[in-house]
This record gives sequence, structure tokens and C-alpha cells, in this order.
Amino acid sequence: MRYLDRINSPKDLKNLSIGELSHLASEIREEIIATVSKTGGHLAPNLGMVELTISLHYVLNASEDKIIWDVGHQTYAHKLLTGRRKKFSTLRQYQGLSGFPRREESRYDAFGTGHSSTSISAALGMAKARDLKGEGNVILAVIGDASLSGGMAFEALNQAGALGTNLLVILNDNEMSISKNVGALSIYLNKLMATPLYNRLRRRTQYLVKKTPVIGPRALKFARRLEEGLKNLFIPSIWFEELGFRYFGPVDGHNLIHLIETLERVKKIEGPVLVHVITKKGKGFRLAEEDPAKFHGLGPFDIKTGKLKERKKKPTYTQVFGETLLKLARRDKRIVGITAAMGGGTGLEVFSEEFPDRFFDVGIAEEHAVTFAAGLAVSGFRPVVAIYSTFLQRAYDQVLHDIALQNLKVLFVIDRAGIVEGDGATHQGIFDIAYLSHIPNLVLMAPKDENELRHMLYTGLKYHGPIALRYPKDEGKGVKLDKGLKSLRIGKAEILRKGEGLAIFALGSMVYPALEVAEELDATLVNLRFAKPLDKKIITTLTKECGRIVIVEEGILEGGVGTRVLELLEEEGLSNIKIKCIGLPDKFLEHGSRSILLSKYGLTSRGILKTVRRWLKSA
Ligand SMILES: Cc1ncc(C[n+]2csc(CCOP(=O)(O)OP(=O)(O)O)c2C)c(N)n1
Repeated sequence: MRYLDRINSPKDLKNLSIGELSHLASEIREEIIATVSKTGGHLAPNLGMVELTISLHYVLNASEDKIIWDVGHQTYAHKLLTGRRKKFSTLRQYQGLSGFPRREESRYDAFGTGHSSTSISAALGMAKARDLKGEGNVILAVIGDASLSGGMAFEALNQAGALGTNLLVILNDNEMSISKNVGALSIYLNKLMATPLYNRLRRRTQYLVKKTPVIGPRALKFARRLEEGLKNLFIPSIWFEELGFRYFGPVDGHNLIHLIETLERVKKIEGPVLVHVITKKGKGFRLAEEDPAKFHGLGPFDIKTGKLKERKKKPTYTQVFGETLLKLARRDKRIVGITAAMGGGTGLEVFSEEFPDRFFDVGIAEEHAVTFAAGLAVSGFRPVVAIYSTFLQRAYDQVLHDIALQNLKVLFVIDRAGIVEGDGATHQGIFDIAYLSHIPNLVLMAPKDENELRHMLYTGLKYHGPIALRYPKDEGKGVKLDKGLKSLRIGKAEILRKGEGLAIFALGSMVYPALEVAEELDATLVNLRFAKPLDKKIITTLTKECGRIVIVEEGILEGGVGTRVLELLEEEGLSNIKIKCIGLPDKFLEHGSRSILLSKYGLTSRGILKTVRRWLKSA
């Protein structure tokens, strides 16, 4: 029997020897590789976290102490050790285990995460609550080196250092974000890594002080001064200490003895402490160690070759965007590309290779990315800011206050808009229509296919103000791409089919499924193209003509295109017309495959047809 099969809660770890824990680490790695090769998921981050997770659960008392995982994509070992081993094969599958920590899933998941850089803030809140309640448990945040570059993490360090309450922060430094980590903080961490000498000397002084039989305040003061001196001698300054944290490290994140010793020690220290742990992304799986970016998060793959099992046959929207932008950028030097740590995911990689000087990966810093783009736009450049729908939520105020209010020429390319495979509620891109379409000056487009996407990109770059383009994480329709690119008329919809007695208005990804429905029902079908501004003329004319209308979108209904059409018709005195809005309900959507969820929420051609038929009967 494997050691892993005997672990039903973290308590079961406590009786294992270091040798046994080391066996357990290998078993956990095998389990993660075998499962993720079938389910897809975040492989490399999890393989790098195995020893650290074991050590944390070994040293802490999981029923009282709290671990807050930043992003939460590295919690597979944590899930395996906290009673979820038997369900692990359902990872990321519909109705199975989530790929992220969820409070509803386990009492060991202290805080729900998915978006980065929240862990220290949440942990600090919990630490302060603990103090106010007069309790004494350990509160610990685990944060990656890239997530530490997010603004919220800085804000939390700033408050934590000043509050001085007991708080442990484990910095998991693997020098990687999804791709190579960027920024001055990452350069600084490298410097710290390269100076273990200081830490060795520092440990030695602390050891000597501890060994001194009678240690009076003067000796302690002397030891501290000595420590300061050493610090200044070997490295410019330990930034975390300047902020009020005690700094420990670097610690080898794959050495169980060293990790356990360090954690035992630091958990007793008063005040905020940061432990700098060095890990290797993909540890223990050669293919992932060699290409951690590819294995950061991926679909099902062949363990021997690393090849993905499902290959997209048609070009994805993301690819078509990346290639088209590249072509346009060759003709216009003012075009600059901006990403917040998602160069690969957003398709900007090709652009970055050809135009490294015009490409900016700002780190996991969506708010900054947007205002940075504003600065470039004010200075005459044409920034293209490519951000996933779910992460752009972070930068709502920057879009509104720094871009739209000043009517700046910035193009937002919103990838993963709509239902997103596998990751669940934290990553569904279903709110952007609602949170963008009420912002004055901002135009919001959604292409029906990859060919239209290209024209929209061209349109966006020609437009004189802020404009956004949304599309899902999916392959395109496989349509022929036009040779030339044309500018679309802002706010002009496209009538794709004329029918009788019913008009269907569809946005973006819903146009093709709605077209099938329109054909079946002999209805008129309009590709809205623009969620904002709406095509007032076409909408009002067809509404009057057909008498009954349906609006379909892949986004939440509240505040979506349907709502906006209703408002328009009310303004035009047409509110007594029969209207059906089809979209996503007012809830956070679970994880599962895109096809399962689209079908569950009635956004396939069959689902739309069923809803429309039922409504027609009742109407
Ligand atoms: C706000 C936000 N932006 C982007 C992401 C996408 N994302 C998920 S993990 C990750 C990299 C995290 O790197 P790091 O914190 O160093 O952890 P590692 O994966 O290296 O363990 C990114 C950019 C996110 N989860 N949240």
C-alpha cells in the first residue's frame, strides 16, 4: 500500500519519518502526473510544490492553522493530503474537484482563490481577526514570485509590516510566472538567491547568541548590530526587512529536512516573517522541468512524449488575433502590445518576438497595464492591451477613469470572454459585457468568427477612442480569411438572414448557433457585432417588423446586451413587444468543459431552439 493511500487528513503525516515523507513526495508526484495527463490542469506549478506542501502540513496543525494559497493553482498536493485523494481523478471535471481552493469544497481550504496576489491581504485580515478574538493560531500565506509582483501583494506587505502582527508569508520562488518572471522585483529576488552567504553568516550569529549561557540585552543588541553590519556588507538591503518582516532564506524547497526545520522555527517567531523558498517548476518530471511554460497549465497529454491529446483543428481566435496584429504592426510603428503576464495565452508571443521593443509584459498587474497603456496613448502610440475577460475585472476603474474618461485611443483585446474550460468560477469570462457596456465613450465589439475578428482588430486600431473586442477561448469557425482588412462602421449590425415573424439578435460566439435556430424557425437573424453602441435603427425597425424578438449572448443576462436592448426599446416606446433574452444566469458558474457548460446553460443551437420554442408557445 502506498503511503499516500494511508493519508486521510494531514494528521496522518505526523507519524511519518523523513524517509517516508520523501517516498510520499514521489507518490504524490506520480499521482499528479497521472491525473493531469488525463484531466488537464496546472502541472508544473504543482510538481514544484510537493515537498513544501508536505512540510507545511507536517509542521502546522491543519485544523486550526490556516494556509492561504495565492492563485491556488498549486494546491493539488494540498488536496491529496486533505481528504480529497479518492476524488482526485475528477479534478477540473464537471461536478468534480475544483482546480483551485474552494471553501465549499473542504474545511482545509481557508480562502477561495483563482486570481493572483490576494493571499497576503486575506491572511492579514485573518491574522487581525485572530488577534481580536484572542486566539493564537498560525496564519500563513503561500505566494509565488510572480504573484508577489501584483499590486495587492505590495499593498498587503505595506500594511502587514506596519501592523507587526504574527503572520507567515512563504515566498515560493521558481523564477517563473507562466513564462519567465519579469520586473525589478524578480531581479532583486535573484540577487537574494545569489547571496546565501549572508544568510549562513546570519544563522551562525543567531546560533552563537542562542548558545551564549547568559544573554543579556546588551549581547542581544550587539548581535543585532552585527547582523545589520553583515547585511550591509553582503547585499544592499533586505527589502522585506525594511518593510518590517523578518526574512529567512533562501531555503531549498525540495529539501524536506531543511524546510521542516525552518518552518518549525519561524512559526514561533513574533511579528511578520517571510520565508524565501526556492523551488523548481515541474520538479521530478523531465518534460515539465525543461519546458515549464508549456506545462504550467495544459490539456490532457501523453506522459511519454508530452504531446497534447486534443489538437485544435481550426486556428483559434487567439492565434488569429496574434497573427493579424503582427501584420498590422509591421505597417504601423505606433502599435504597441501590452500583456499582464499572459504573453503566450493572449497570442502576443509572435508580436513580442518580432517587436521586442514594442512589447510590454508588465507582470501580473492588470491595473497598471491599463494605465501604462493610457500613458502610451496620450503620447501618440496605439496600445493594444490583451487581457483575459476575468482578469480585466481588476482594472475596471483604470478602464473607466484613466482611459474612457479621457477618451484615449486604446484597444482592449479581451480573450477568454465567455465560458472557459476547466478552471471554474474564478476564470469564467462572463461579466465583461455588463461591466464595460455602461462606460461612456467605450465601444464593445464581438466577432462572429475569426474573419470578422480580423476586421474588428483593424477597426479598433483605426478608431479614435477607447474600444474593446471580446472573444472566447475556442477554435474559430474555420472560415476563409479575407485578403484585405476593412474598417467596420461603428455600431452597425449585420443582417444575416431575413425571415418572418421573429427576429433573433445574436452577439459574437452566439451568432452561428443562433443562425441554425433562425434557419429552423425561418426567423430573421442579426449579427449585432457591437454590444455598444447598439444598432438602434436595425433593432427598432426589425422589432416593429417582426413583433417578437430574441437576444442571445454568451455573458450574464443582468446588464448584458439583452438588458440594453430592452432599455433601448423602452426608450423607443416599444416595450410592449414580446422579448426573450437568452444568456447566462445570475450565478457564479461551476467548472467543466466548455461544451458541457454551454449545453447546460442552453447556449448551443439546440438549447437556444428549445428555449425559443417554449417561449413562442407561451408568448
Ligand atoms: C489577476 C491574475 N492575472 C493573471 C493570472 C494568470 N496566472 C495564473 S498563475 C500565473 C503565474 C503565477 O506565477 P507565480 O505566482 O510565480 O506562481 P508559479 O506558477 O510560478 O508557481 C498567472 C499569471 C491570475 N491567476 N490572476
